[in-house]
Amino acid sequence: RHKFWETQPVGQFKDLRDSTLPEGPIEPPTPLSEVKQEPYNLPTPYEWVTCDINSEETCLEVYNLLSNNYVEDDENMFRFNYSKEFLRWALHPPGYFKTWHIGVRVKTSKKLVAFITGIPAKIRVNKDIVTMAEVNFLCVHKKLRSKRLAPVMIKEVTRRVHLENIWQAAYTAGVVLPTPITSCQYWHRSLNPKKLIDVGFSRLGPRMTMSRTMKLYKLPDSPLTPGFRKMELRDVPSVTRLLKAYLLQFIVAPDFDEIDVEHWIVPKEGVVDSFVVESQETHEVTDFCSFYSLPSSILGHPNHTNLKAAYSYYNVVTKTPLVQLMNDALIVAKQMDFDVFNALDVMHNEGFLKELKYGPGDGKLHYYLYNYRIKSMLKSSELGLVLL
Ligand code: MYA
Ligand code: JJ1
Repeated sequence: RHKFWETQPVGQFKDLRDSTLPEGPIEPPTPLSEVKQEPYNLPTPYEWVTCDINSEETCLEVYNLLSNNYVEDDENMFRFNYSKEFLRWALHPPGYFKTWHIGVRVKTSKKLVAFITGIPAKIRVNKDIVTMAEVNFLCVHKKLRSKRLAPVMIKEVTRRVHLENIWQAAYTAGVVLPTPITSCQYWHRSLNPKKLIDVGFSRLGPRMTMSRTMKLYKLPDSPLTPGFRKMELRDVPSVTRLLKAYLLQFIVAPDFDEIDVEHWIVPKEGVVDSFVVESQETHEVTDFCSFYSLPSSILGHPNHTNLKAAYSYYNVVTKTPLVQLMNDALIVAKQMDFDVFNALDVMHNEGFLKELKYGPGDGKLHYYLYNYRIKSMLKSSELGLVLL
């Protein structure tokens, strides 16, 4: 069934019901001197390269590869269109390794035809904080599919992660592999229902007209919560405190410090947006919400080429009702001209999805750990991790 994944230290389907297996690493680390020193062999026309995303030229090549060949929905109507600024942000967190940004080029023409990345992250699983690689942006050019390039790329990123003495990884995929720690549902909140219907992202509901639909999804022009404002650098200490305390309740969640929050949560124009609620009396930050910007190309539509989508990221409330905070997130996203607000059913998101008129999508997102076994599958609400 899974000729490659069966050989890897991941939870296997056959072990799913065996709760006697211990939680933790599946195989122990090997001495660094025993990690293969040379890259894996690629088919002869291709060569490995390390991609420097800081170089404008390389960044554009990666952007072009992904914008033409990365993830599509099941009917091939939309394709993720990560921006160059987004890729720079996603690949340059504190402590990143440039050797983990791996490209495959055609030797003769130097054309970039495949890509995979890792970034370091501290992820807590139950009580253990584990240094992991988060693996993302695995992409093989459409013309080179089904040639078993992906397993070589995964082995090569694994080798380079091992060289940094890191032995675990976290990743997500839209496909089912051995074996998910949890499977999440995508939900979508229409902000621009007319465009979403025009491009086939959503449909007019039964017994609905366009004008009733537009009225149904209407939002106020500005946020309703007093003290709701854009997050600033000075908010990093309070947002870190709120986030750290909040994430403790989930079984798998990142272990963020102030340095991480400065990178991952502080607003970056066109990439990530965060808003805090500052108490009118004490001036303390009591709540925050955040979302990142991941547009999709609309494939083969005469009038529209780009769908502006915001994705719910980390949200924490201590004073404001969650539904009210996330309604303000919708309001500001609408003002920023997003067409749709997406969210997974992770963390406490089920507490606002239906109430705020999100509907379930046709996509799922499966979460995986590499070389780390957990006792049993989590509920999506027990997951405190959002990958980009
Ligand atoms: S998820 C996003 C993945 N990208 C896309 O979906 C973009 C569009 N698709 C493509 O570019 C290609 O179809 C890809 C496969 C590249 C996905 N994750 O080369 P093949 C297995 C893991 O002949 P291709 C993301 O970025 C498949 O089951 N494995 O196939 C996270 C089969 O193995 P097996 C996948 O279609 C990535 C084998 O590959 C995925 O030409 C995390 C077939 O290879 C997938 N999404 O190329 C990677 N799709 O026979 C794992 C297919 O066993 C990281 N396959 O079933 C693991 C941790 C590593 C670090 C460890 C450190 C310690
Ligand atoms: O965006 C997704 N689906 C949309 C579009 C469907 C188009 C036809 N296939 C969707 N729309 C319905 C919205 C509607 C709005 C009003 C209320 C009811 C709902 O369902 C899906 C997610 O649902 N996205 C994808 O399929 C993209 C791939 C998802 C897997 C991503 C893997 C990423 C790996 C990164 O590491």
